[in-house]
Amino acid sequence: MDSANRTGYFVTTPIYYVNDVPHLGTAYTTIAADVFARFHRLRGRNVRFLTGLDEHGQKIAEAAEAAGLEPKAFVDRMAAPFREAWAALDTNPDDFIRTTEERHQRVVQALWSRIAATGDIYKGLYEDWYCTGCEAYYTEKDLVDGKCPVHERPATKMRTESYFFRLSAYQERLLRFYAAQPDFVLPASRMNEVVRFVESGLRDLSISRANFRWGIPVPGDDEHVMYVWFDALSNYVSALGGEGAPDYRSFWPADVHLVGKDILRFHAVYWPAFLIAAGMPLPRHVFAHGWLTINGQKMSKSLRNVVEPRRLAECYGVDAVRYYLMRDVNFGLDGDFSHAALVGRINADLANDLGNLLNRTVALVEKLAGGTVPPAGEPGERERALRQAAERTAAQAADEFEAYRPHRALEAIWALCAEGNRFVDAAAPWALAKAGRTAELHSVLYAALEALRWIALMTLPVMPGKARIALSRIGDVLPAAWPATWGGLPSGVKVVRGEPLFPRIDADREKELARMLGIGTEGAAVGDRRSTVEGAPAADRPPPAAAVAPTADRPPPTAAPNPERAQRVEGTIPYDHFAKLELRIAKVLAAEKVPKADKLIRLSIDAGDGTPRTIVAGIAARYQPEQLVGKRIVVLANLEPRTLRGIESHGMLLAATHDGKPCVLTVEDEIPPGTRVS
Ligand code: ME8
Repeated sequence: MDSANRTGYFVTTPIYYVNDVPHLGTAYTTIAADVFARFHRLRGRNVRFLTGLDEHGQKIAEAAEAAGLEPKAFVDRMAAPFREAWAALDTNPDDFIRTTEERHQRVVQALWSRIAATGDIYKGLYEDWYCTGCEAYYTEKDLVDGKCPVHERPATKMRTESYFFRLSAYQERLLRFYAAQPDFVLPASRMNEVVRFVESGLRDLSISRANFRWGIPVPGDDEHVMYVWFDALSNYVSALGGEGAPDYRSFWPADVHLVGKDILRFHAVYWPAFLIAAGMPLPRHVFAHGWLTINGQKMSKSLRNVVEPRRLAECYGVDAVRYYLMRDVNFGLDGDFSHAALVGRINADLANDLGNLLNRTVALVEKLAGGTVPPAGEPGERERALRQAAERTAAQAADEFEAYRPHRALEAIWALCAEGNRFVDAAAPWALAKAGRTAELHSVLYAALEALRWIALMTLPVMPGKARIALSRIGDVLPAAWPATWGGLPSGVKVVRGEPLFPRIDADREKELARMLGIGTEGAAVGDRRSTVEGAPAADRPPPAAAVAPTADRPPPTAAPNPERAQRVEGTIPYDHFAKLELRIAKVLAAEKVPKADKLIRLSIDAGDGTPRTIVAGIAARYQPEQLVGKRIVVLANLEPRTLRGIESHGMLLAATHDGKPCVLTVEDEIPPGTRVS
């Protein structure tokens, strides 16, 4: 990406409508922006991360009236929860702009005047169908039975005097710009949508309103206020102080405007056209991410309450929530939020893969190396291979973050976690200690710590809190930077074991959390399973009719079940159900027959919990207990405990019955106990 050569990096989120409260959707974009901002800071760049609020327009004026407040008093009251929520989610914007601020209004009016001076703003008569829910006009053919296709409410015929922006004159210039900067819109598929839309012809855009007052006055005409989108889009330059200001010089053009796909047209067509008209440089990228649903359903007001982002962070931990959102959803595609999948990620990726590696490595250093980082010594072949894996991963993960693929970056980092766990298994430091091979032991432990340090550094953008804790546990308290230097971890520093970084969420805890959050035990929100849209458009707003392909790629406008679900083949289950099964690799530590039970064997297994667990299995018809010891099997780890012949069984092993006898599923590779099977 070209941005790598510049020192400044400017990332923005949409400015959110202030008549709503922060919810998972807006939190998603804000967290993503924070992740990219942190990543680029870690790479040594001068970062500006901007978010804020869209406080003008008819929709806000109506919401204020409904609340019985003056618009300014209303927006002031509604602004605070956004700042609080973003702080609670550990997002750290450099600036938070509100469109009612004087610094914004001044720059927007200057921008308007500048475009007006070119002759591309003119006064005309506007007649079309308006939906206040979308703050957008529709042509007759866009309407469905006279109703807004998104809100399904009657649109109002408006015939008013209005200022227009001569968008039609920009078609060719926009197409030339897209051709010259083909990665302007990301992901690439969305670029094609934008090009097709512009190729189909552009109408001039009405950019003022005279029927209400809650907006920025049009320069020289007190009868008109600016159309809210002209006002809102300009925030990206007004927050920098406008053209010529020092911050503008450092940060404009923006590296990326992160937006949901619902508002891509505004950012990829109108905004560049305004900028071309004003003679200003155009942003490098607009990245349109996909749409989040909750348990397969569109976010209705009640569902959103259940997954209120701050509550989620309180219950599961902010780093876990951030990790889950960045890992589980392919950034750019639609994604589904589910508690079951979140718990699955916490247990498998965080508690097990990463938590275990940290825990066992630190425990080994305490037990075998006096509790301090040992000298690096002379690396053997294994250590060299681990170093190469870390270096490969760091290069790959950096490329993925640069290219706005955090899910892929995390995937690569977690592959290194698995590599680290395999390294510890294979190098067997306990055996080296027993054999008195101290130099090799130290070299192995040092390499394991160093791999952990790299993993923690690379996860800092996504999990700033826990990654810092991990770094301090292994004795790295230096200012973080990426790329790191292998061998940078100072020897002789004390390591700290501490509480598990990410405690496992067992079935009881999951139930407790579900109770705290008010969700059903199925992992689905009890908030609302009915297919209704709550009345208030503000609180339960489907995306405005701004997507470039308004019907094709927009989530269903009502809270109807996800169409994929509706079309599910009978007898199949949704992925969610599978994700709830916590299948793990376990190593059999000991086995014995259960007295007075022909079929039962009691097994003690290492399922990656830190302590052995007991399971009872009906497999004695085929196996002698000693045949099972040392085998790696597959267990369902989150099955409710059951008591068999007085023994509590914590899980179930998987077996296939053949010729009337059970055949236990085993894996040949030395996969670490606790590894998730998916
Ligand atoms: O459109 N899934 O503000 P807004 C993913 N003020 N992202 C979601 C989402 C969901 N279900 N719901 C919301 C506006 N978002 C204008 C923007 S910018 C100059 C003006 C996120 O409060 C996503 O980023 O409706 C989407 O584009 C944005 O919130 C819309 O926020």
